[in-house]
Amino acid sequence: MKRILIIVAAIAISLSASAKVVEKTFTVRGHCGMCKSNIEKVSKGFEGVQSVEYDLQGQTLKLVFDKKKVNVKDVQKAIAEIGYDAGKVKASDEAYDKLPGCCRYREIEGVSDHHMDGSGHDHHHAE
Ligand SMILES: [Cu+2]
Repeated sequence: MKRILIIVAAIAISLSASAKVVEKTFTVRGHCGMCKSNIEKVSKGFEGVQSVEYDLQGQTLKLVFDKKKVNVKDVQKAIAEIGYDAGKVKASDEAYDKLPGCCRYREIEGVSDHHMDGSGHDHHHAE
């Protein structure tokens, strides 16, 4: 009986020692709630990612992950593949072009100094 306990304890110790959980925050460009859920969904899809939180206002993604299982660059690439610039990884024009109108952070940034002047942009409130 004592031996079993020792084995269990040894397994528990080795398990906790093998996980190297770290936290990293990096810039991700996004614009709306849909961006947030897309970005969080794709980052969460990685085995070893424990939690993700996208801050839309701060344009940052906080990632809590097991360093041994996850490479941040891979997560950033996956985010870029769905159209959002992540860290130093920029989304390709093709990926960006697939984003719906409400998510087009690059164009939105370009016009943010001016007000919309009837150039065909309506604000739809589709929730
Ligand atoms: Cu969006």
